[in-house]
Amino acid sequence: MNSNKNILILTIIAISTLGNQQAKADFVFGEPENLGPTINTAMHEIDPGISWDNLSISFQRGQPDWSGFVEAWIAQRTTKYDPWNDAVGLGPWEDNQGAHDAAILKAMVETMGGIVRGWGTADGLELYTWQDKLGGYGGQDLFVMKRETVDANWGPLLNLGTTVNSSNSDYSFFISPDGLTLYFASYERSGGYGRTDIWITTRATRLNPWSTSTNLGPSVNSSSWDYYPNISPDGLLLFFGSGRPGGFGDTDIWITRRASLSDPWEDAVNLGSMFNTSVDDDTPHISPDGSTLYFTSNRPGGYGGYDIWKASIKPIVDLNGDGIVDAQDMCMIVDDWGTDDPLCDIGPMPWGDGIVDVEDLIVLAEHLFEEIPPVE
Ligand SMILES: [Ca+2]
Ligand SMILES: [Ca+2]
Ligand SMILES: [Ca+2]
Ligand SMILES: [Ca+2]
Repeated sequence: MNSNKNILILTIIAISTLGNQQAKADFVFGEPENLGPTINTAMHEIDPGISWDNLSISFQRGQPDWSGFVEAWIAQRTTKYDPWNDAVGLGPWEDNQGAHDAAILKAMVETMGGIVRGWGTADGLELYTWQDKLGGYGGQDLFVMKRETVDANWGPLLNLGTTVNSSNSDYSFFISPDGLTLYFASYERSGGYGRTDIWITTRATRLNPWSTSTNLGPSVNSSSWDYYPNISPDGLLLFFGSGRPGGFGDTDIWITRRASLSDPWEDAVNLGSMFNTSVDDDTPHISPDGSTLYFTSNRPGGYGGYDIWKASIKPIVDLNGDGIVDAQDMCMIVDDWGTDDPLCDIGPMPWGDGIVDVEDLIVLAEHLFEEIPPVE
């Protein structure tokens, strides 16, 4: 089966051998695909984000020579199985100081009917951004807008304060769905490892102040650029862009995992040569349903400059690795029923949910009798 020959067996299998514990849900990436001409043009398209309902994609578009303002664009689709409709422009995304105006953020939320996962809380009541026009603590700072209900007006942009922001630039972020954990990149911050690093701040409830930010440490950060953190739906994988040595050229997408939400992040690994290229590959963004990894790249095969690309994420359903999904795999699930065996915890797609149950049988049934080439 040609499609299966193209499946990239990567990362998670490698990652599961790095730690003592197996990955919770093993999966593979499909071959990276360009999002096509409704999204990509000869100009630069960068930094994709998917709304919580999986029906809108936001991105920014810049001139080929990066002159003028980068603009905010949105494309939508009827269902998540449909192609993206023609993208529409919403106007300048940032001014020449890199400031993201509240007005464009509000317009984006209104047009999409929701918020991009990672940019705001799942309940739609908090929306985060970075900017430097409001006179923060230096360079760019992280800000939040809040509203009482999804129908209420947004309040003003509020600086997240000195436990989060530094005198240097604090920007590309990921807010957890519950709004209690914030990952972000900070430039040359004291205690870092060089250039930008990924930092974290937490709070006990939405009403508590943010804790003093801490560096994610040398298992994640490097002496080079480390930024655009993006967390998987189960909270156990962190994707990010990095320019560190050991990649395939310019920036690459890297990944780190943790065995549970309370475990430390393990050593980051590169997504591999079948995913990353000799040019820029970064701004990873997992769709809220966990089915797709979106990213930015200026690799060959696009429409010019930077384009938005995607790769599907598929569970490994040939549990015993004999080349076909069949009754033997189903028996393995039944044998492990009610346990947390990560091998059989393949559903819901693609991350599993910590228990072997009917969700896993459903995922397996969707792939029954598929022939799967052996993992090398
Ligand atoms: Ca382009
Ligand atoms: Ca700052
Ligand atoms: Ca760094
Ligand atoms: Ca690269």
